[in-house]
Amino acid sequence: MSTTTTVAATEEAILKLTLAYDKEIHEEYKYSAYLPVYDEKTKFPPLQPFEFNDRGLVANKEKPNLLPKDNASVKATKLTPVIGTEIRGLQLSQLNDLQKDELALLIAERGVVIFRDQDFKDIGLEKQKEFGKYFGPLHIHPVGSHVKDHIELHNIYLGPDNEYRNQRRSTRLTTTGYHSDVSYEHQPPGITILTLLSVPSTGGDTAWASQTAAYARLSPPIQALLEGLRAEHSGYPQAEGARRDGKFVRREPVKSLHPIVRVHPATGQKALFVNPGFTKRIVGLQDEESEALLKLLFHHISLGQDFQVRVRWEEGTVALWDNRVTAHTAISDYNVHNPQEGLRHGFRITTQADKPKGVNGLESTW
Ligand SMILES: O=C(O)CCC(=O)C(=O)O
Ligand SMILES: [Fe+2]
Repeated sequence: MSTTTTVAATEEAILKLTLAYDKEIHEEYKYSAYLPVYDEKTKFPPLQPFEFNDRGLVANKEKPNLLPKDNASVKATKLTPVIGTEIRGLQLSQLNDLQKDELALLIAERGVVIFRDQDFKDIGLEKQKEFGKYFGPLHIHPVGSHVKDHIELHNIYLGPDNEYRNQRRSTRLTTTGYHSDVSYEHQPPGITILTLLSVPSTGGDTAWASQTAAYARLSPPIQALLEGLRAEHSGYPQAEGARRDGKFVRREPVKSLHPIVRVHPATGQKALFVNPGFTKRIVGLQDEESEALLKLLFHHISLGQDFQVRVRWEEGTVALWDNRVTAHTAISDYNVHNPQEGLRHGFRITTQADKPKGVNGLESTW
């Protein structure tokens, strides 16, 4: 069975690496080096505080380097009025620093930016990581599967041979679940870069919700109430679930109390910073009050199709989003057991960002 196979990585250090796939069925696969494994040996200490410099802060707001007005080959299209921009005619792998700074700002403004026809998946692991590091230190997922020898590359893989994931999926009515990546961290991620190496023939889209718009839609009295509150985001259920399933927890879980309304350092825009994935309760409220308010917000975020965008992946698509101003969900609607529908496989590079700041000096605590 695929989930119990172990391999010895080197002679001196026997690294236990559990394969989360069946080796035999991927022998011909071009991106087999990116298939999911679990390092079940390396423990990581708690993340340390660091000074974060948002690249968007130094960007030219007009974005003359990234989106020059006199270059017809670069096409940027708004996917919806509220959230999402699609770019064609530029290679992420070729961007200079000025362009990357403007891109960071564009991602913050538009929530998610979709690059089509990219060579990014073929530039190699070191260059891929180097690109991510430009935006912030790379996050190592506390429990997730990753690319062999590159633990910062979080694996996205739902194939017929990923028995662990397939099993876990079966207890819910839907696969959708809006979240902001590992928002329980004390300095949670800013930009995430998701690259698909193999795209199913149909399905497997990803959707994003604008948390800036979600906040703006609320009535002023509710906005004012939320601006004074923090909510608890917890990594414990994820770690406990992994342990229960016999998985290795490589960094002990943490909780953070983040402002519910977060101010983006580069745009100054306010956004809701709660998500159904990791936010557990509102600090200072009675249980029923906290539950009712979070339920209201989670419904609002999940149901607001008029501030969401759903993106279809194509060969060569790379998605970059800002976790500080969006929530997102995978849409796992394809049949992993039907080879005609194809394989969905990719990797995520996740960059850590600032300690969240709210309104009137409200900061995260833990
Ligand atoms: O697979 C996807 O569409 C998104 C998965 C996800 O939540 C992520 O990469 O952070
Ligand atoms: Fe995610």
